Amino acid sequence: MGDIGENTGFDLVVTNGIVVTASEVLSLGIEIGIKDGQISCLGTSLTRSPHTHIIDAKGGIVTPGGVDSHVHFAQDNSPTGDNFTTGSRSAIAGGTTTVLAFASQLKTEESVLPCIQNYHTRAKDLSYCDYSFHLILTNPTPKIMSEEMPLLIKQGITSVKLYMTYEPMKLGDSQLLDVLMAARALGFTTMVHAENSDIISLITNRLEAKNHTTPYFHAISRPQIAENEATYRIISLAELTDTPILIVHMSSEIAMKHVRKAQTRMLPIHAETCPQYLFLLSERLKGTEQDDFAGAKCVCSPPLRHDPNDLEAMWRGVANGTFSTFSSDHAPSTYDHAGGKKLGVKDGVMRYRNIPNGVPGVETRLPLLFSFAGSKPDSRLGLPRFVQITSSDPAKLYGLEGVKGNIAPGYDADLVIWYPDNHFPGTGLQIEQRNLHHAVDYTPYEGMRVRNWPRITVLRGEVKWDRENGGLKGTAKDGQFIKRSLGRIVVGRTGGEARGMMEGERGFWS
Ligand code: DUC
Ligand code: ZN
Ligand code: ZN
Repeated sequence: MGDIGENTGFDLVVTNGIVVTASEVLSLGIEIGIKDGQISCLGTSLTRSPHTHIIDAKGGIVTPGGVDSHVHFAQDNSPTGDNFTTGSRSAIAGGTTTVLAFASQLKTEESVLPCIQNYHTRAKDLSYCDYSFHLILTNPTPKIMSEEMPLLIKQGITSVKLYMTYEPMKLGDSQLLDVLMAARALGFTTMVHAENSDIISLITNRLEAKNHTTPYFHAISRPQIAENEATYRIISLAELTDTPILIVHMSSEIAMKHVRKAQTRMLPIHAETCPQYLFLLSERLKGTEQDDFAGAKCVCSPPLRHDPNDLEAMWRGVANGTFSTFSSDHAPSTYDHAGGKKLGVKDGVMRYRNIPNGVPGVETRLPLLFSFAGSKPDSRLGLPRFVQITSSDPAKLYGLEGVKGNIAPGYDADLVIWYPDNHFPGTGLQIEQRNLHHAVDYTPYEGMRVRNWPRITVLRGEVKWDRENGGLKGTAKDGQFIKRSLGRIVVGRTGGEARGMMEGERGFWS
């Protein structure tokens, strides 16, 4: 390989690493030259000047900084968990350099602009890593769709999340269609939480009537069929309107198969899964001998599934490309806090419906998946696939292409330097709450072992995490709001007819 980029004047050179991009594993010896916070050159024997700082990767893998495209920080509905400062420092310590968090509109709000402003205030000068927001749209009025969404896009906020369940947030089909038609016209990315609300209500009410209200029944109340139906429905609405979508936090094979089938037909249907759906089962909701409410720590939606085969199916989707993003869905609520998970116990009675949903995981996301990436006998995905799903594809989907998610000239110099293979001999490194940097009081992965951990995290050319030299190096003023472009389709294409429509038929009404 000759040099790619300009081989001169570097502030930082990363040497002696195995650089992995979304498409290849480069040979040991390819160096990364960094100037003014950006990657300026890849090559061998890069020219050093007296002021060039050197990082020796010691033979370890070097990947792009993680892009976690689904985190909840400083949300009003989980006031006891992480704010931007604690959540983003946890991100950096786990190799994530960019997070996309949610700014949530209240159903009573007729404008989304104050809500976005409010989230800027919650994050500005308070984040260790770079960030942007998705808008949670709960009241998509015609004015918001036609006047405010174009403004938000200009401000660099180019994605929305829609809920098909949860009374305070859910949209009916006609509202979903309105947003899809606006997305088609304006080009913003539409994320969807797909679970059938009425199925969940019916089961929840009937469980309550029988006093089945412990955390375990959370999983019973949201069966796979609820995810299956809503997934098929939103794919149908997307097909009708010829609009790309991304279905978030998928947990079940029956629902995932709809995505796979749609992709086979070249529809632009994207999907996301999360660590909890690869590693955790519903038995975790049962609590422990010491604490029968402990299962609340693992209450998330969609819920943890019952069978190891369910986990296997999600792993297949990660490996075979059905999922375009692997996000943490870091949804932090303190366990031992009256305003956190303990909202689900009153006067000694447990009621799962009052437990705030979600598990923390922004720091453990990359190490958990990296443990199964590469060419070890039990690896489940190649290293370039690891980079695609944790960094480069989320960057493309959410309008960060050219800036984040790749190791190439012109990109922000956001890097993770891992330890060389076998640095942690035997069964690896144990995940322990006491070593994590979030503000939540537990991790659902306590005691699990990972093979590796980010040794160094670099944000725009500066070391912000150095595990062996004091850990966190950055401050909460490091993170910048990143203005995003429109995202791009990673899977399938638009422009096709919906099944059964004549050529051009959609033109009569669209
Ligand atoms: N949806 C999310 O995206 N996160 C946490 C819980 C939920 O329902
Ligand atoms: Zn959701
Ligand atoms: Zn979420």
